[in-house]
Amino acid sequence: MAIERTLSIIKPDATRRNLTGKINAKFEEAGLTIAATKRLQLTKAQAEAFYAVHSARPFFNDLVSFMISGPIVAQVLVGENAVAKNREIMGATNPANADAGTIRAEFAESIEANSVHGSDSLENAANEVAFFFAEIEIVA
Ligand code: RTP
Ligand code: MG
Repeated sequence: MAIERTLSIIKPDATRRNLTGKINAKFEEAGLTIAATKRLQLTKAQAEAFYAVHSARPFFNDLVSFMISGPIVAQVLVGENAVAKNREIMGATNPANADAGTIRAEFAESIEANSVHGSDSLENAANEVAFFFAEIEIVA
């Protein structure tokens, strides 16, 4: 299997509840390496740019407001099959549908405040990693 990179975001609902360490433990227990990490407060323009792919969706404005409601932690996760593996660890978008043991089953508050973001394809992962990090900041 190929070694991949994926972009993870610990969302404001999770930073607010000091869940960063518990969420990082899930990534590391699954064999993913946290190769870069950065805590930041997104501006509205940055959140709109990051989620531009969702700009036509009915939940876009609420999503942007939520994502700027507090600090986030952007991270690069590296490992075998990292894109799909991270999506597995995260669980379904709606925590009501997330498998037991996943981050969203354990920590998400709602379909919107669902604790983590993860890239959904290798191509999007490359773009999303580059949105937050310079190559020199990524050490696997
Ligand atoms: P993500 O992009 O954050 O990893 O989540 P995802 O792929 O599982 O979900 P996606 O469909 O890409 O939606 C992006 C984020 O928008 C919020 N959302 N709200 N109110 C709603 O119906 C709704 N649907 C989605 C969530 O924060 C979701 O993670
Ligand atoms: Mg998505």
